[in-house]
Amino acid sequence: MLQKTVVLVKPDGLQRGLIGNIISRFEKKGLKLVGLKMTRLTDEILDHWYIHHKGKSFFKSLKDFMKSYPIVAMVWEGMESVAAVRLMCGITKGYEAEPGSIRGDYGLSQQFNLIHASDSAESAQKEIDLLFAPGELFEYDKGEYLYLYSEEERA
Ligand code: FUP
Repeated sequence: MLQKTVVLVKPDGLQRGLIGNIISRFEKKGLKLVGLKMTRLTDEILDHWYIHHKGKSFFKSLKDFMKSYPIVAMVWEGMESVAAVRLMCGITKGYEAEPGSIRGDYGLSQQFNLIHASDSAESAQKEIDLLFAPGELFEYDKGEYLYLYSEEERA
């Protein structure tokens, strides 16, 4: 099933000059970029974004980190993209993440783990609503789809 998923390059990814590399990985995978912006996260957004972590010991430091510098937010579309993009990111802790994944290749931290990716289609929709206005997502044909997916998969 074609899905949309949200990716953030976190403040550490911006500082470490990894934005281009991260975008390039998703492009080469065949994902379609349907939204892209640089922004600065606020307490209001983060309270909703990380609602499942509210009250935990690391909540404040996580929010402070996420607000420390701008982030780059993207929406990528593709077949089962939520799960596919999570695999490309690697598991949460950089020091445990698989080599070949973004976190596995570039980080060693649990909090400074470079990237966020939606964990379900429902989270993706919630995150799109928090960061993107309707006119900021784009629908367009990508010629590459002819060579990326079979006819049945495209239907
Ligand atoms: P993930 O889905 O891999 O982004 O990870 P989680 O939803 O479990 O955690 C969200 C963010 O909280 C992680 F990116 C890192 C941060 N975190 C901490 O800073 N400390 C912790 O103990 C756990 C998570």
